[in-house]
Amino acid sequence: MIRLSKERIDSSDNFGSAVLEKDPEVKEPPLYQVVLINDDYTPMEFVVFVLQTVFGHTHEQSTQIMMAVHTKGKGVCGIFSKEIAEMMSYEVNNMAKHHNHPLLSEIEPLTD
Ligand code: TYC
Repeated sequence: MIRLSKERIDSSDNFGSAVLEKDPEVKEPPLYQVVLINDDYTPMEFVVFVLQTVFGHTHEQSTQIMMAVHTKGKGVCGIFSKEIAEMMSYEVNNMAKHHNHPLLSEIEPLTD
């Protein structure tokens, strides 16, 4: 957006002449992905349950994500603002801890 510079308009030696200035750049907040890490002990059904409960994925989506993590070592569960990604990751890790499973998630910045 273009706006008029107040300083230039008000300055006496410019006789009220207006100068167009660019607005300062408005940056989008950075995005973070919640990444699920594979392990050898957490039951597959529990991982699917967590993905449905925390991220609201369907049973089918959750099974796909779980299997991708199981075969590739890690996988993305969702992409959010930093605060929401932190909350989601904390929720996953907290649920795992309460059920005595080693399931772990972490967040990483999305670089595009
Ligand atoms: N590898 C686990 C198993 O064979 C299942 C699993 C999937 C665990 C994804 C963690 O993030 C995970 N029971």
